[in-house]
Amino acid sequence: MVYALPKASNRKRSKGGSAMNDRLKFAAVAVLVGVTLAGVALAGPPFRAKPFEFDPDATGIVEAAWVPHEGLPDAGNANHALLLVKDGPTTTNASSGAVIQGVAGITLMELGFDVRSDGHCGAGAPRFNVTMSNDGLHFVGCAAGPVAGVLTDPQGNLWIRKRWDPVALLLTANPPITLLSGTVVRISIVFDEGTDQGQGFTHLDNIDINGVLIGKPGNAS
Ligand SMILES: [Ca+2]
Repeated sequence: MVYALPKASNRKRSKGGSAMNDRLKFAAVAVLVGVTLAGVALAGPPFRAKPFEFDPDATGIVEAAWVPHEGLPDAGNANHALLLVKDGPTTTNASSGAVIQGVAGITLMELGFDVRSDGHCGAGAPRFNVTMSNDGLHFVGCAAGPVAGVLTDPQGNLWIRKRWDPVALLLTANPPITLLSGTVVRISIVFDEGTDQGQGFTHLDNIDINGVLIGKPGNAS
């Protein structure tokens, strides 16, 4: 059913011609809409993974990038994965990785990523570098991460889901992340084991921060 609104001129007359009232109402609605939109913009995607390449000697062996059609499904239908490469010796002073943005001050309840089975998942890389407010830097390495499942992407590749709950963070982080570690200062993912340790590359996806998944560049989904 469609209700026809009376013409503006009729409404004004029926309210005693209070055009000022109408303007005030319009202004109030505009303010409310503005506040709501600002709230959405501020809320935004909570976490992002921004790739980085650390290569002070310009060796050219590292690469870090979100790449399409290499990962598990995500909101953009482009199946992005985070590709991390170190195509040379581990001892070379170079690494690839990603900085997780938006995590400062959170209480860490879950950490994780999915790692493609054709790439490297070693004791030391890829790993989370987690800096906590009370006790500093912790390493959380891929190999020791509990397996929470196996997935197949649209391209036919297998993925291992790695998830660390508070118990796993206590048992496998080095040093252990405990209840006394405080809140998160920063989190990054680092890939610095080279071709003498494994394949020299890895694909990650669905980076998990407290159950929020980062599956593509720019936002968390
Ligand atoms: Ca993805």
